[in-house]
Amino acid sequence: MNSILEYKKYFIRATENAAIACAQLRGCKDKNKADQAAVNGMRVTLKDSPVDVRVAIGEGEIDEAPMLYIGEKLGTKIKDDQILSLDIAVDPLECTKNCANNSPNAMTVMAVSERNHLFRAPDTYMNKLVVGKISKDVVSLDYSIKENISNISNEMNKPIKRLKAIVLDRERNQYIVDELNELNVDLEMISDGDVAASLRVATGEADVYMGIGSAPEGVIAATAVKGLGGFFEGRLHFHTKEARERALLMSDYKVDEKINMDKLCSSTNSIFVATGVCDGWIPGVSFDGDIATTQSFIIDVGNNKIEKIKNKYSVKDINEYILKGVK
Ligand code: VTB
Repeated sequence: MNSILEYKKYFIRATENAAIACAQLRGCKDKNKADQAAVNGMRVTLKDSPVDVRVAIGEGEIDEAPMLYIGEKLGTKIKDDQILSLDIAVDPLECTKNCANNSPNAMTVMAVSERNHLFRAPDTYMNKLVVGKISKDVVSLDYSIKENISNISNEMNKPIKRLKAIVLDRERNQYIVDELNELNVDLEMISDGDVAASLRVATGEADVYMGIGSAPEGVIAATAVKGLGGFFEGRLHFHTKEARERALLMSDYKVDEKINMDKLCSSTNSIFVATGVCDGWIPGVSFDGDIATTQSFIIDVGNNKIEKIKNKYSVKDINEYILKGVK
């Protein structure tokens, strides 16, 4: 069985090109425009790469997304039996709003795994619970918030008021905020970007991430957290009856059950790749004349290793390359 690491450079190029494309639109106020630039950069690069890739999680169903739609096949080696068939879960621009407003933590991101090893999360929400390295059964989405917090505090030997928790600032997460405040936890609210929040927790910068964000990005974050040796658990959260019905139709699993990270990403032959767009957990793209400097983090799930890569490219060359590919 080939190792996914043989192909990692192509995926790094895809997130890098996507980041260079949308970083030029930082602060443009138009999140769709920034997202489209990232989609173009990522898709054109993957299309040209010597890989056999299928989009497991992408921009949407084929009828709603012409590019990087679920099921789209990319790469110059499709149908080549000599090569490892891969699935990707992509978010060409995680935190589109933050790129449009030039605020922290926008990044271009993907999880890559062997075919059929990434959970095909429906386009709905997911209740997520992320902690760092922790013993079995210390935390669970089945426990109350109070139980989880007190168990983390005991396990880490840290008083509750010193525990740093991150929650996405949304009305739907207010019940969590109220409980954490009552417990006197050191709480950080984020306006967007729960992938970066999950990574910060898994690398020990914070102690727990809790709350409801998007389900597809849950798969990407879970792959990263698995590779960092942390804990990730999710449960789909349906904001409408239709969303639940759609999930029931497209799934062969019990949609209300919690999903652990080994189901979200079920192979250690997997990688997580992200390039910073705006400064944040990953430094964003910096421009100096025609030169763009990109910074990317690659997590090798099988070897529990994180690698940081810095590269320099000509902006003109990348723009021309993407433009030619889109035509
Ligand atoms: C937010 C955002 C995340 O999903 O959670 C978004 O911050 C979905 O929430 O980074 P809204 O529909 O309420 O904006 C993410 O983009 C990914 O989980």
